[in-house]
Amino acid sequence: MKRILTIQDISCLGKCSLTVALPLLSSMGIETVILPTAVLSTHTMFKNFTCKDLSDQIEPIAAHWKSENVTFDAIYTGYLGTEEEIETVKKLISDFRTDDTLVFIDPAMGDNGKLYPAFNDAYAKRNATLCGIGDMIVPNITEACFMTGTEYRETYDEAYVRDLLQKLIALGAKSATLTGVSLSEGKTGVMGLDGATGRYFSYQNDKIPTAYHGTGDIFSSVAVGAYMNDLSWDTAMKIAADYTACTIAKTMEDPADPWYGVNFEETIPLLVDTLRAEKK
Ligand code: PXL
Repeated sequence: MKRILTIQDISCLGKCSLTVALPLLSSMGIETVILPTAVLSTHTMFKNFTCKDLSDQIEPIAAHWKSENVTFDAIYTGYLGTEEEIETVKKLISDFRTDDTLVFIDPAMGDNGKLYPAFNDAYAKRNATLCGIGDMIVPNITEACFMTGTEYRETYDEAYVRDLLQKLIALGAKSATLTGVSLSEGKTGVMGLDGATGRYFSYQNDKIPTAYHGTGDIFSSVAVGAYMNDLSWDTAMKIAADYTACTIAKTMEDPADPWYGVNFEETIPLLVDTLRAEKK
């Protein structure tokens, strides 16, 4: 069985970061080792959330794993807390990385043209250095703009997206996939660039006219999980985009309308079926 290490916070309530990554990756048949960077009462879109930083635990935990000769097939990072923490995580990656390790970075820090409340421009630039060591990075357009110093646009054409992707590859990432890319009215999806071959990849879904929190974490967890199931980069991204879209659609049927996160619990069986069918 493949083993992944995922490094992100635990938002106790909120259906994001580790509370999404762990169930999704486990259901995809991957042993999931977690490294919580902080414990929050909720994610940061709630008011008055509590937060206990755990960054001082990263080094001792990693040292213990080293002493036990633990290895990982992939390391997947999501929402981190501070610039110092990004540096600690970069060191951990360099300590555990081998030629066969997939380093998957979701620089989760903003959306809709804005950074989340805890972050500023310096944090975004620091996250760009983490993306620079990634094999696969999956920022949304907002995060890519902040990391590359590009003007954020609500409306754009494919040339704008290609330019952003090239700038992301210039940071050092081997491949970059932008999420939340809308290339025509009523559509949304992903567009990627493989730095080694210069090949672009694009996939569009019907856009569902609503936004839920934590969908970026769902996309990333499924993308890395599918890739670790020996599917191609394009197929992994497509499965993740479809799964995110169908989970949003399912959530809209819920009369309780859980604005703070999507009902991925209901769509896990579908994900498992999709994966099984793709692997045949
Ligand atoms: O990926 C979203 C996320 C994860 N973790 C925390 C967050 C957010 C988004 O706001 O606040 C703590």
